[in-house]
Amino acid sequence: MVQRYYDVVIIGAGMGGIYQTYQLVKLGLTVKVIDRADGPGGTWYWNRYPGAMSDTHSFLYRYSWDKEDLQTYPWSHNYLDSKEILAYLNHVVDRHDLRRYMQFGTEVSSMKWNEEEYLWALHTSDGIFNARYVVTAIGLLSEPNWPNIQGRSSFEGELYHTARWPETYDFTGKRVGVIGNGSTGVQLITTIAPKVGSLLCFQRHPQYTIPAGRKPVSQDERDLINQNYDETWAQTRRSFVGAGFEESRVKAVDVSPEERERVYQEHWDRGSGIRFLVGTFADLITDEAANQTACDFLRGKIAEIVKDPEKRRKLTPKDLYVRRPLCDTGYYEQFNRDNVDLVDIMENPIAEITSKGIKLTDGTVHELDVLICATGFNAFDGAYRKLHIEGRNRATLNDHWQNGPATNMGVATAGFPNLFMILGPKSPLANVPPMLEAHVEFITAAITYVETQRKKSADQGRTKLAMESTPQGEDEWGELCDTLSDKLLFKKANSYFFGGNVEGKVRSTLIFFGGVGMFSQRLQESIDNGYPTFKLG
Ligand code: NA7
Repeated sequence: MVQRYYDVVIIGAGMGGIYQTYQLVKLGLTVKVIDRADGPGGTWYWNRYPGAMSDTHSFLYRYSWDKEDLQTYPWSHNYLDSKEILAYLNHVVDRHDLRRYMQFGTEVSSMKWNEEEYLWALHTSDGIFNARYVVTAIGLLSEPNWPNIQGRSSFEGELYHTARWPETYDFTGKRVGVIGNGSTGVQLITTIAPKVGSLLCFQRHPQYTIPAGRKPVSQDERDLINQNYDETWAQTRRSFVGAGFEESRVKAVDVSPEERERVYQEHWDRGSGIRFLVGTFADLITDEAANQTACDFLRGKIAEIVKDPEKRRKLTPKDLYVRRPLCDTGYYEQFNRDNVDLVDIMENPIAEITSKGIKLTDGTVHELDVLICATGFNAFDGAYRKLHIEGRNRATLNDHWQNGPATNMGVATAGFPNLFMILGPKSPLANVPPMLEAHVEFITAAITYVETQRKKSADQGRTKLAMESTPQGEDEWGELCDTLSDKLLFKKANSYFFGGNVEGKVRSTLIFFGGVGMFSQRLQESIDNGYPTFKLG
């Protein structure tokens, strides 16, 4: 078996892996990036379904560290679609000559810590790679969640998951079914509805979604963005969601109904689901009474838009507005088309997938040519659990995480030395670039620190040294995550935030709900104070 040795192996050539490669190569380390895809891009390589778009604004959905590129790389609209993001990430890879460190079409199946050598051995589809450090840049939303519905493999039509989208497809005139209406389903349904023969949406929970307000960016607007970039990034790193605006400090319950209506309408007109949730009022995520006022407003909008009473009834959520906030480019409007309808599968569940389509519990059969599962991800820890990671004393990560994942600041876990995660479980859920930059810069600083200490101890005859989280460090972070999540309403929904979307998954707090600002500050304090919740050994 071929054996190769590197200082660092990075798993994943998405947005996190690309920046980590740039940083570690700059340190002079030998670096290899392994990715099972055929090119860089991560999430944006895989999620090429029609309508795939980032829902944070273009000017912040990019790296902050290449200031010249920030000023000059073009974008056309205030939101980027998946093709543009993929092109941008490929551009960064080439601009910084990073492709030569990357090996594509190679899948890591397992990795084991070798206590004698102080090396990780990564078993891949192309033999074994050995490294002193491993950085996992495998994504927080990367492991597809296929619905566990009887008969799936018997379907004779085209079957797709949105996160494994094919290069070519043609739905013209076809009978298409979509299961799932989260962020992905809403984007997909809105985009394909006018192009397919018929579209039938199988909906478990209706969603509140706000217009995205997608529009072109003029040169004047771009010039203004360019002039203010430094302050914009500084504000982003202090904020809660990292989306380029100040979150509201006003409580919905403290203002008159007329003022609430005015603010909601203003945000509806302006666009962005994230901005609607935290930019309107500060208490929508903490207080049910406040949240209900937003629900009432949004239900009113659905009633205005959707003409058919039965479709409108099914599309109107009864729950609180506590799922991942969505935005769209005309979602509810699609249900005014004659070729678009939906099935409420809470009322009439799917009994099975047959060779011809979907059979419901009441015996109704919907024949389909294409079935698309927009059913999301085994989020945060799903990709880790598939990797079969064995750390010190041959303990596996799956055993260590049997009651739910435990991490120190989302970046490391006890018993797994020199293993660093970019946006591992218990990281914030917010605009991705500022969060991953914080993690990459922490990891780079930590590896620099270990290398310095290793060289010092080599002078005293000890050549092996590794960093890992203390058990106490990850316990404290876990308690902080629980405490923060207890103050918010998100637990009221059975969503991927707590593992509720995957059958049989242990429910636990998978997200750090303290926001980008607190997260970045904690990471920086750890660097400044010599990594007090980590140990060298
Ligand atoms: P989400 O937000 O997890 O949404 C998945 C959707 O699929 C949602 O509507 C689910 O219904 C539905 N679903 C999941 N499993 C099933 C089964 N078994 N049967 C029927 N319906 C099901 O995933 P997305 O891909 O939309 O978005 C994930 C993130 O990616 C998003 O937040 C962005 O950050 C990018 P439910 O609501 O659970 O009843």
